[in-house]
Amino acid sequence: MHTFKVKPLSGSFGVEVSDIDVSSKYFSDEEFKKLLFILYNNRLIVIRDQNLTKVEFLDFGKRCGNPIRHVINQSRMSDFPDILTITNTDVANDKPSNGAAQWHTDQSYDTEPATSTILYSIKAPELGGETLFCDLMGAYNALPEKTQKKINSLKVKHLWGKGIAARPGDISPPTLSKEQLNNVPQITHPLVKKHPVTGDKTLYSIAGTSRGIIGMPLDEARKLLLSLGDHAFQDRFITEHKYRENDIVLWDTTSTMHSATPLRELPKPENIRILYRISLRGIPSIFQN
Ligand SMILES: O=C(O)CCC(=O)C(=O)O
Ligand SMILES: [Fe+2]
Repeated sequence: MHTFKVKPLSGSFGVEVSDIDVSSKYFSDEEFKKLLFILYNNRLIVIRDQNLTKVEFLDFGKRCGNPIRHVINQSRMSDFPDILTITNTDVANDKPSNGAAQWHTDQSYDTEPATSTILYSIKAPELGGETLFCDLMGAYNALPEKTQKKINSLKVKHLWGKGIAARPGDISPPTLSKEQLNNVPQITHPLVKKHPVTGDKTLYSIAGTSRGIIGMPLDEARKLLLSLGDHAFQDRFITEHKYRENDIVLWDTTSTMHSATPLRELPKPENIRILYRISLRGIPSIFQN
C-alpha cells in the first residue's frame, strides 16, 4: 500500500500529510481508512497542494460523513448546496466578515453536530486569516484524574449564540430572529464525549454555545466551564494554521474547537480569503456495515 508522509504541524498538535492526492481514483478505501486514523490520532490534518474540482471536493467530503446542508444563505453555493464559501468580506454590507471569530464547535447547538469539517483554500491572504484550533482530547488527557471523574458524566446545555463561558476576544455570533431560534431549541451534550469511532474520551465544546450544566447552579456551571477553558485554551493545546492556496484542512470536530481570526476592517485585495467548506455528521461509511 502507498505510504503517506506525515510530519507535525508547527503548533502544538495536528500533522501535515503529504504524498497524497485525495481526488485520485487510486486513493483506495484502505488508504482512506489510514488517513482517517491519522486524523483520529492527531485531530487536525493539513494536506497541501490539492487541485480539486468542486465535484472532487464534495466526493472527498462524502467519504468523511454525511454533508450538513445549511439553510439557504449567501454562503451556500447555488450549484453545490453542500458547500459553503467562506470569505473575510461581507460584500453586500461592505464590511469585514467575522462570522466564526469565536471559539466554537460546529453545530454544537444541534442534537447531531458535525463530526468532521473540511476547508479547502481557494484564495489565501498574504496577511492574516489564520484559523486557531484547540486540542480538547489532549486537554482532557492532561486533567488530573480527580477532575476527570468529577466531570465525566455531566451534561451541558447548549443554545445558539454567545454562551456563558465565552473566551476573552470572542466576537459574538450573529443573532437569530425569533423564528430561527424556534428551530434551534436548547439541547444537551455530554461534557466529556466518546469519540464516535475510537471511543476515546474528549472534552466537548466547553465554551461556544454552552449555557449551563444539568443539575448545577448557573454560577457554579460557569465557573467550572471557564476553568476547563483556562486549562484547554493554553498555548500548549493550540495550533494556528496559516493557509496557502490549495490547502485542505480537515479536523475532527468532536475532539477540537476552533476560531477564525477577527478582522477590524475590510481586508486589502491581497488579503482577501476564500475557502470552500463542507461539514459532515455521522461516521464515515467505510465503518458502517
Ligand atoms: O474561517 C475560519 O477560519 C473558520 C471557519 C469555521 O469556523 C468553519 O468553517 O467551521
Ligand atoms: Fe466553525
